[in-house]
Amino acid sequence: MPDLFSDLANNRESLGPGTWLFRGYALDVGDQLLEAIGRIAEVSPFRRMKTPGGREMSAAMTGCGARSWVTDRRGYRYSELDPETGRHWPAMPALFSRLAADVADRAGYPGFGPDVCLVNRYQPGARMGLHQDRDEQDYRWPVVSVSLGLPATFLWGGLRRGGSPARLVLEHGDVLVWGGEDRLRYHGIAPVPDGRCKVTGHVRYNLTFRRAL
Ligand SMILES: O=C(O)CCC(=O)C(=O)O
Ligand SMILES: [Mn+2]
Repeated sequence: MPDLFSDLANNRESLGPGTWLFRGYALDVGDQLLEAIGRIAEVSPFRRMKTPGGREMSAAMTGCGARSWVTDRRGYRYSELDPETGRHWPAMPALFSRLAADVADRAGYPGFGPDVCLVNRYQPGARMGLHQDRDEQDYRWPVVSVSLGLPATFLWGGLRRGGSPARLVLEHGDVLVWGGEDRLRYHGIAPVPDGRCKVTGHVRYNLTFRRAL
């Protein structure tokens, strides 16, 4: 079986044994997702966090849910409080959890109930280096990743660092789900080229849903 094939009936493309790309899956609710992002950012503003090594990340982040992913000099972790405001993160909108659960189900991960949603904001030139999502307790749950706004090149590596990752362009409304054997694959985002998206202008957003606890 080729590594990349289309499952036309289900409108999905395989990118590995546990990975499905759903092109345009979130298009219908794109505006609602963007409005919700705006409301989240009013409570917990976007900020550029520092890596444990002291480097400022180029993507700005906020989050919602019971906890959210943070990084600073002390390391990577999930925090129940937003370190910027000292308050809880905004609750996860019902639309977010429903969308993530539905698409995870279609990818073969029934019962997914995300407790965290990291919201990434990329301005042109921002990127995310190759990394694994590995701060969660139970890798049986997948990662659900929703792209909005400017297109960007997603880098899809292997289970080990090194080698040259596959590259695929993610566009407004695309949803990627990875789990199972692929749960710890390295991935990242190449520097986002400038462009103009009708709905977000010069910005790409990404929603990453996970089950942290
Ligand atoms: O922006 C993306 O598409 C990927 C984000 C990501 O990998 C992360 O936040 O861990
Ligand atoms: Mn990631």
